[in-house]
Amino acid sequence: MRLLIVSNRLPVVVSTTNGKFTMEKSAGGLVSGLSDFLSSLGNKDSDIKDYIWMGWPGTNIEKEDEDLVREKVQKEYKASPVFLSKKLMDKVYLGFCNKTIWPLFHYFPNYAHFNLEFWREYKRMNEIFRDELLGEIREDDIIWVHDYHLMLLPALLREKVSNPIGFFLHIPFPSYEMFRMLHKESRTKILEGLLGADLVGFHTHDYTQHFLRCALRILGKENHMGKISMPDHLVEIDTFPMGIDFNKFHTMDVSPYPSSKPGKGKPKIVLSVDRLDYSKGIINRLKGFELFLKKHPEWHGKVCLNMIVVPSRTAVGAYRKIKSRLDEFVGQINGSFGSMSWIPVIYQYTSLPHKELIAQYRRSDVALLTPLRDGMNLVAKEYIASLTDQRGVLILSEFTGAAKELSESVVINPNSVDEIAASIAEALTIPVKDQVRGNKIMQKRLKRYDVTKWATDFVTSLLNISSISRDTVSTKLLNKSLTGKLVKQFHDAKSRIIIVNYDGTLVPYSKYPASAEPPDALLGLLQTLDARARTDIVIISGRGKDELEEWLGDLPVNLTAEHGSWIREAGKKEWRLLKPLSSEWKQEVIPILDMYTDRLPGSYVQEREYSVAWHYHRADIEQASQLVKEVNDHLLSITTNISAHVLHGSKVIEVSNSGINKGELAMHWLSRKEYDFILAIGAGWSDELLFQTMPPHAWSVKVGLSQTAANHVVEDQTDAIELLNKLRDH
Ligand code: GDG
Repeated sequence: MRLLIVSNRLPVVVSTTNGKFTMEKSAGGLVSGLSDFLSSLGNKDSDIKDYIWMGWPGTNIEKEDEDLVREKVQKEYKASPVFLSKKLMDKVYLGFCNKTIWPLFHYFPNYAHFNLEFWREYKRMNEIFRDELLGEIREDDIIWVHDYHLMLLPALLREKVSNPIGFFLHIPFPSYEMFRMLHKESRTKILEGLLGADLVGFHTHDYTQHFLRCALRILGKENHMGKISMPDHLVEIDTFPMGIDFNKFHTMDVSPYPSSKPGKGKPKIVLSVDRLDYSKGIINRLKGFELFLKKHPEWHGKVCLNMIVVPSRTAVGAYRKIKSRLDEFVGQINGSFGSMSWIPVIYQYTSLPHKELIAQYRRSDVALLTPLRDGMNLVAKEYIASLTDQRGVLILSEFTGAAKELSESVVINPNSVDEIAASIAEALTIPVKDQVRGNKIMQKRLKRYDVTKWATDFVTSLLNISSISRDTVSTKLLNKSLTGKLVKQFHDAKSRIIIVNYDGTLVPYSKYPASAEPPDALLGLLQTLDARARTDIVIISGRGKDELEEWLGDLPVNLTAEHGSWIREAGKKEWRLLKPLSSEWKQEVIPILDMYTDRLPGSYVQEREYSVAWHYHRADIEQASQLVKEVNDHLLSITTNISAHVLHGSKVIEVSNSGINKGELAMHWLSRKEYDFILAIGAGWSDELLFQTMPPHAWSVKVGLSQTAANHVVEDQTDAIELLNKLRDH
């Protein structure tokens, strides 16, 4: 098995301009975390034997050097480059990704640009990735797509390949109120794009919940225990907090680092490390440190803030602005508080060698990490893991994913400058014993759930969920040879019956139920099918008898209405009840449903002679799903003593006479005569009862690839019609 990692950037940035060839490791959490996992792959007992990483190698590459770059990165980094022009990446990477998604997903809507051209180009880039991948994907590949640059890719791939597809988002998934600010097409397509995967993973439970809520509110997709049913597969949405390579940070020999010596009198060091980004709360941190110095003159000369800021996205205006604000502010603090022998803020705008970074973690007394929002924040975990003697204090923003796992640290709200200042003073005086105790607990946790465990968990869940979907589809799909067998049995049979549901099977589901009239071709099909001797056709529907009579009344077929309360046999004009029914219970049920209708705008009650339905497909879906349980329980409590029962369907609750459902109805037809060919086809929730009551030799076919009691599935409604056409034409 091979793992195919796909991310916007390769772990290496290549440049070939002016005849100079350079390859440099790219910065950031995704690359550093995943690289550690991938390098451990060969050593362990895993089904994944190999990997390849696909992504963009940067834009400073001359066209004529592309083949050379391809060869080099393949050999040295197991990478497959996707070459993208600067023009495209300006619109996508700098545009839609970093000016729309990044600010919005980090709760900075004021920084977000909503530009349709950015969005169009984002779609195009995802398509380019898809096309490149199609040339790369092998049958035994597991595909793992990463991060917000490629949110459309899972669905684009699903249309073309059947490999397991996983997606992981490294940044927060925002609340519905924030996400819905994206324009309609993009917010819908992004959710659909992600739901093309078999598994979608997030860092925290909150992000997972936000996503599920958006899927419900925007796409109307309900989830069952975090799983969403799509037409052809099941998607699991789950939480996988990314870990780090604990042992590396804990045990690495970092000599000869740290390169600089502590200042005179060994001041205490408060460290911060982050990419230059407004989401990281760097300015608030400086404000907090400034306030701390104001409030605590006793610490003057005895503490330094060592800020390592890694250059990032320098081509985006908002980033350039905070850089100059930062330079200015550092100068201001050092100017006001510093002296010849003491620089309060040591500020390095650079990326350090890895060993130097770990050495800095180890020599610091405090790490001060104040993101206003951060998907996870690996630096926090790396700092704790690096403390070989468990001495050190982590001050961590509650708005990072990592805060959920590092609760023994000093957790703060970075929006409050006072809180930051107070936390520095507190951290500097926490007794060593308490530091060691808290850090030991956190280290234990980080060691247990390290990056390898994280990635292995993700891949294992991906293989599980995709095999469930594939089993349903591959073992139940009514393929060509099974269809041939079915048609032959139909042909050879002496007596045959076809029980077929109307909406979703004979005609597509319609937004407006009253407009789902049968087309002429369908009427012709039913007419000729029926005309074949020895075939009984039963059309079953939850619709009322008048509608069915109007649409299908001239056909020589058996009609059943209201899920089987009413029957009109072929050749007869009158309807009759399947069994004696009562409608008295309606007096009790309708007022209850009316009351809930008042409480749920958009819901309505549909009364029929022997059944009552409460529809809520037009109501606010979230409000509805909360109320539905209450309605269900309420109805159940009153129907236990009367001869009615409650059925919960797709955005509808139905109450009808006990013993009236499609299963009972099927038994009625099947008990009248001995059939040696039985075919039941249905599409909706109420057809499941039909499938469940079919005798073993029957063919039961569900329209739509999903979990079902039917023996077989076909992809969509046109396949159901095609099957009936085949029976007719045989
Ligand atoms: C995104 C999400 C999420 C930093 N400075 C140096 C250096 N680093 C390395 C750190 C760490 C990584 O970069 C930064 O990771 P973070 O997680 O802190 O932040 P983002 O880059 O914003 O990453 C984030 C992450 O993805 C993973 O899912 O946690 O929320 O925004 O590993 O060690 N490495 C070296 N020199 C430096 O100066 N060598």
